[in-house]
Amino acid sequence: MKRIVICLLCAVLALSLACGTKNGPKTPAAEGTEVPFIPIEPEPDTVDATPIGSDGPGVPEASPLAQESQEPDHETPEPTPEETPAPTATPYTPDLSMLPIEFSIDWNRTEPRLITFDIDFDGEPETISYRTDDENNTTTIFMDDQPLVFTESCILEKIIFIDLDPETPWANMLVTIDWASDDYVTTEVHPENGTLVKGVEREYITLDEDGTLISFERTDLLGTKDGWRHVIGEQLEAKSEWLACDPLTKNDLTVDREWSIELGKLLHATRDIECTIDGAPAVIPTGSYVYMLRFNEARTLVEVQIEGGSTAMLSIGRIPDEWTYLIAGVPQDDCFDNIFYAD
Ligand SMILES: [Ca+2]
Ligand SMILES: [Ca+2]
Repeated sequence: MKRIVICLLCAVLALSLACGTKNGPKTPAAEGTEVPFIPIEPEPDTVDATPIGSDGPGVPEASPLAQESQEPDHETPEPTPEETPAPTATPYTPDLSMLPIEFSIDWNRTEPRLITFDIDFDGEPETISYRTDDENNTTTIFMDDQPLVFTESCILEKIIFIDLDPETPWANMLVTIDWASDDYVTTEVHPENGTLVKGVEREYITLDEDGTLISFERTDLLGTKDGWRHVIGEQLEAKSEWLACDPLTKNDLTVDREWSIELGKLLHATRDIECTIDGAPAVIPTGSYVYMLRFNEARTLVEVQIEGGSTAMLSIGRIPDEWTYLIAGVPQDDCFDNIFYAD
């Protein structure tokens, strides 16, 4: 009996211990335990509260007193005027009495340039401006807000303001555009009915030192060469007879002679070439060196200088649908060597 009582007591004790382990954290004894509350210290606010322009997170932790004294630092710094460029565009106003005026284009082209100019002589100035669009390869000239667009890969080079014709009640603009790589076209532009319109086109027109217009044209006669001529105002549309080539310099004929031959300035006759000298039939002998003096507008005549001799006139022809020129019926490449071409 005593053994049974002991067993029962052991069983009750074991059961009691088992129940206590199972309910561990939820025991009334645990709930009643006072755990001191330890607040998590906030990280020092070093970013959001840092005023723009302060020394940033590296500054020593501020005391309450210091925080009070920090207050003025929260003010936004005054922006400097340099940080906000003002859109200043001072119009350029050319003096009408100073025409012609050549206006070279700002290659930077970051903002439109403005030119105030009474282009239609009505007493009220118009505003001429331009914009270039490198993405679409266009250039637009504006008269006030009226656009005149030049398309295809083009870079505005310069504008000449000039009064070409005293009979017309407006001044003209000669707009030179580089269509490719140094391939220029100058377009005459003038106002009509409140907008700009395009007139005659020339290969390239610029101003001489004395204000005279010079028109350049390129030819492939005896190689690619520029010919130029003076044009005067209303004669822009007229075709003058001759275009001059740059003459050879003394160096071209002496110091740099071989170089001039290599460049095709001096041409070497590889056969007898029919020509006229002083209007009479003649021949440029094989082996002669010649250089080009001028060619006519119609590309039917070329005057050359025979080195050390006379000037000779060559008669030029063409075979239809072929690009090459003929000299007295013979392809020019069969008449001279070292003829060079450029595109
Ligand atoms: Ca006007
Ligand atoms: Ca005029």
